[in-house]
Amino acid sequence: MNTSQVIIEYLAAAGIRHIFGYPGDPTVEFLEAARREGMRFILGSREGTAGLMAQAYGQLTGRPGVCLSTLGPGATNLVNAVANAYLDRVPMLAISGQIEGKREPYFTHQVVDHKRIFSSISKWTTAVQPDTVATIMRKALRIATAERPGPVHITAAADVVGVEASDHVVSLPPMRARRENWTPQIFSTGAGQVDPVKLLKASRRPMILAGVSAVWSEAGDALVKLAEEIGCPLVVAPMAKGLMPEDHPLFAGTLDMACNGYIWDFLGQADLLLAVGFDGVELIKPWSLNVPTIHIDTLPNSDQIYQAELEIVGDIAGILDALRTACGTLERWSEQEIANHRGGLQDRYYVGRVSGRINPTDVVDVVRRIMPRDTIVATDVGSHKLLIGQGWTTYHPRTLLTSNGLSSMGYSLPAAIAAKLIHPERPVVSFTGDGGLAMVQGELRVAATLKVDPLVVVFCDNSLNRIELKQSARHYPSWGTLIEPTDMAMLAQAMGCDGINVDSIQSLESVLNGARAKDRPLVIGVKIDPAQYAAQF
Ligand SMILES: Cc1ncc(C[n+]2csc(CCOP(=O)(O)OP(=O)(O)O)c2C)c(N)n1
Ligand SMILES: [Mg+2]
Repeated sequence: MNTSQVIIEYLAAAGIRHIFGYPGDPTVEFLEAARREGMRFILGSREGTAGLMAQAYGQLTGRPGVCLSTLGPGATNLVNAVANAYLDRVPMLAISGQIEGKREPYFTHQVVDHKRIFSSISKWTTAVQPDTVATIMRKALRIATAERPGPVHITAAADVVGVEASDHVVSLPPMRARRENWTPQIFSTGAGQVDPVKLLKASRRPMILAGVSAVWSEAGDALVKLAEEIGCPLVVAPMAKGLMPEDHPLFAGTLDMACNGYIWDFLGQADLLLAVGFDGVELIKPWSLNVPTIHIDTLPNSDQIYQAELEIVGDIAGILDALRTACGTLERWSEQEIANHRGGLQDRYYVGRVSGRINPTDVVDVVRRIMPRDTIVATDVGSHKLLIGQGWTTYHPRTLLTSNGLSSMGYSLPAAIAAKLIHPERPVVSFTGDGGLAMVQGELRVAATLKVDPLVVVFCDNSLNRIELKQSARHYPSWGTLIEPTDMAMLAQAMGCDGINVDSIQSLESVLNGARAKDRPLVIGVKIDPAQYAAQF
């Protein structure tokens, strides 16, 4: 086997069948190895968007998403996607070609230093050689999938990729996030009670705040059972949406999206907070709660973004099960109390809605009502995301895909394409702003070429609204934040997709209810009235 083949064999052994990328001269051997193995290569319109597909692959499957670039401009184009995976905590192997090793130290054309570029946005940056490739692949897979998951960047130089490998034995490291029978470790400040069961039993107003690490640990069922047993409301961070079905009577909302002040006020009523797999990367402002907190996670609370007097570190689901068994039934909150809170949340969510217009919340509501429960949604970044993050009802983990660590525009359409490739039978919706779509609209052509059929719903407001609102909050004029309208129907058709512009909720409904092609995306440009954003944010 040559070096590329060893890499490919490792990917295949890890259950990975898709590589997203864009080729260049030094990656030809790698492509050929992938082809011979029967892998699928998804040619994005650029490395950055292919990398975002790889990120969504990781978010959906738990396996590392793999993306490929050439040297120089290909590698630099990958940066955004690798940073995305880093701050969104997604396992990823990003592989870039490079000039031959003997020329790299002095040659300049297209040569950039991958280690320096990727080291601040990766868990590890490395390079393969024929006599190290199997070892490097084991280490790369282990690092990418170990908590917190993230990207590893691998350089495979032109004089290495086709060379016979002497390190070629394929043997996988453990990669599952969940560890069985792992005895938790307890750390405390020593200032107060260190028995979490006593703390929970003594509390009158416990609450749970769950985050993305609980998704990696597949702790959703254990979380719901604990909340039910102790009668405790649960708030989720956006990347953890779906851990508890959002029609559950104990579900209390999503943090740091629309209505964030209301959710923080609610959390402030707790007399004990269980922070379960909560990752501070999703906070948009410093932690302001002054509530005794127990940190439950696979890693210690080394961020110190919030303080916890007690840390229980181990398998999250195992810890939650043990707490539930030890606490027994507590019934701390009545369903009515949580229902009242949710009623208030709903009122807040609709603030600024004017009947007769296409309010952003109308778009979310109509799509949610018509699409099935198991729909996978990818949302882009902007004002629309804040409403979708709160208002899109999610019933299963990994069904709301979002970039909320790096919060990079342009994520949603590539993510929706990846979702369709992985789950062709499931409905997939990409919600995006007009600014975010403009960054990646070439991917519409890619989706049509792949014959996948995500629904692409564009919030058209001719504005980078989220930033325009920041200007108006300072009484500055809109400057550098307005964008010319794009005819979404014509754009879609030029890209081999179907497309339609709608300017009423009724027409949006009838498009969603109508028949549509199964082999290409449908782009719906919705002319929204952004006044509701201004009323809320
Ligand atoms: C790659 C990137 N560039 C810039 C930003 C800063 N930013 C956040 S939201 C936003 C506006 C997004 O506009 P649009 O996609 O039209 O969504 P809207 O806010 O109008 O709903 C910008 C520029 C970002 N998050 N990501
Ligand atoms: Mg916009």
